[in-house]
Amino acid sequence: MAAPGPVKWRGVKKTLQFRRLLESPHLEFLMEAHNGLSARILEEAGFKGIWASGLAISAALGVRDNNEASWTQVLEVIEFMADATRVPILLDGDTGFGNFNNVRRLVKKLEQRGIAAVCIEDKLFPKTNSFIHGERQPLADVEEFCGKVKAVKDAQSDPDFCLVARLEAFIAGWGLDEALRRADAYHRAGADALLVHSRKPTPDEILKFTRAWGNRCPLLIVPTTYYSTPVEVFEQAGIRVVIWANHTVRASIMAMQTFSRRVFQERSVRNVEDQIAPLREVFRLQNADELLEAEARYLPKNGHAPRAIILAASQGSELGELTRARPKAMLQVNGRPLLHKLVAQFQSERIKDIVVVRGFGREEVNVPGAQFVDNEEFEGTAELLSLSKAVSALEGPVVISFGDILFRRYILQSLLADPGDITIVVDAAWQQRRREQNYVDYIKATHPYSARYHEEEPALVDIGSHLRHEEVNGEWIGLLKATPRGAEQIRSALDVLRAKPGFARMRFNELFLELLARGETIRVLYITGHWLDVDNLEDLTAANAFVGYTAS
Ligand code: SPV
Ligand code: MG
Repeated sequence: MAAPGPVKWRGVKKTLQFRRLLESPHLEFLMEAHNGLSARILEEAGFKGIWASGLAISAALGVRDNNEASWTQVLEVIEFMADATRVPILLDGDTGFGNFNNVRRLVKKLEQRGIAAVCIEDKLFPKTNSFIHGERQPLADVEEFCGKVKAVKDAQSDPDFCLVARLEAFIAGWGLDEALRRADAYHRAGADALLVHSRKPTPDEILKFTRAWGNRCPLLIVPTTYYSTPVEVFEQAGIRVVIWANHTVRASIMAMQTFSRRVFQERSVRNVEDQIAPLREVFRLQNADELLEAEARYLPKNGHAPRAIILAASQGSELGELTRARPKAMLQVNGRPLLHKLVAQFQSERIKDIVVVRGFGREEVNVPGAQFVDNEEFEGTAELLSLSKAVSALEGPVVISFGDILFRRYILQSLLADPGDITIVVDAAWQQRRREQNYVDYIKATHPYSARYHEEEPALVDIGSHLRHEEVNGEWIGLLKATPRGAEQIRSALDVLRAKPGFARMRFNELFLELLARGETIRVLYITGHWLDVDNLEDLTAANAFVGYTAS
């Protein structure tokens, strides 16, 4: 895979954006961020760059600013920050997490993860925050630190990646001379800019330094302790960038403390709900809308759950007295109507949208969780007329089933997983079934059933009772599945057939033949038994045993 190019905003890559901040004729500001969310928030506020603060990232991770978080853990955090934003990030690289070798590897990783620049400070690993006993902190050897500076510049592959060298001489209690001596050395070693740090409540040290240093390279400052100085003072002193180094994490600490104490005391969020960001703001900051749009673009349109149409209009007169008042789909099988069992099977495959076509004894047909359409003309009519009553539900993905069949669970699962636009379930063990009806949906396919794995995908060639036994490959069990495209084809074939004489008496075989005539492929999913239909009393006895065995 090709390496991704640099992330650009308004056509400018992040490294160059940062370089331009350093060279800006105006005073520029970086604000601290410590995770993807804070980075995005301050970018939205208008900041043109981000300070990935070691202190704030450590604090957000719940550890101290003493290199307790490893450099790869820091890298993980700033990668999220870089992904969430388009403005450049200056990483507070502490002392470089080791010697020249560690820092040059760091730079490689920073470039790979879209970080525009790194700042390293002339102290010793593991470092301590400059505001904790700064005066006791030893400084790095100048030569050693210059070696690190050179290593960074040699390691970077993007010429616009910037290194900021940070002077801790004032923090550690050294004077202006030491600060200038080091500044000169780091500048000569190749640093793109210098960060001169002070922990005094006034900017005196900083201003002395700027006067002595002049304009030899861009200067950055961190006015955490001398924050009350008007920024115009910095601007007039020729400072290029002010870093508000820890203020986002401090603002959020305060907000979280106030909020959580109050909710704990009041045992309710009622009084603070209006003072916190609404959920929709969280979603907006996460750019949740983009995902919804992408889903519409990339997910298959048939990504929604399939529906089912169950044809349960027929009486089942062969069952005599049992179906005098109720259709056979409502016969009790192991204490539960057959149709309930069928609907439960669909529901257990997460098919919720189930339409049952009723006809004979429709007032007896009632299944929780199903919708009904009625075929008033059930008498003397056949399957396609019933199906046409449910045409408004005939949208893929859809499973169409006779109402008097039962099958093992795997059959429905395999059918739903089958990629065909139209797939019918065919029993290859048809010869083992006792048969008394005069009509059977025998089928002939492109390939017979094979127990071995094979790459051929059997498709329907012909269907009907007219097939000679030697050409029969199986029996359609009254179960099929169609994708959105398949369902569209079925609807259009139904339209054609509806216009023909004798439609009211047509069975599914006519529909399949019409689809084949149009060049549609009807895939055959072979099974070997594990299903039954209920056409007579013997079938009903077998169904009791079958359901007892499946125990569902
Ligand atoms: C940081 O933000 O982690 C810094 C700046 O290094 S300071 O805390 O002022 O040292
Ligand atoms: Mg730091």
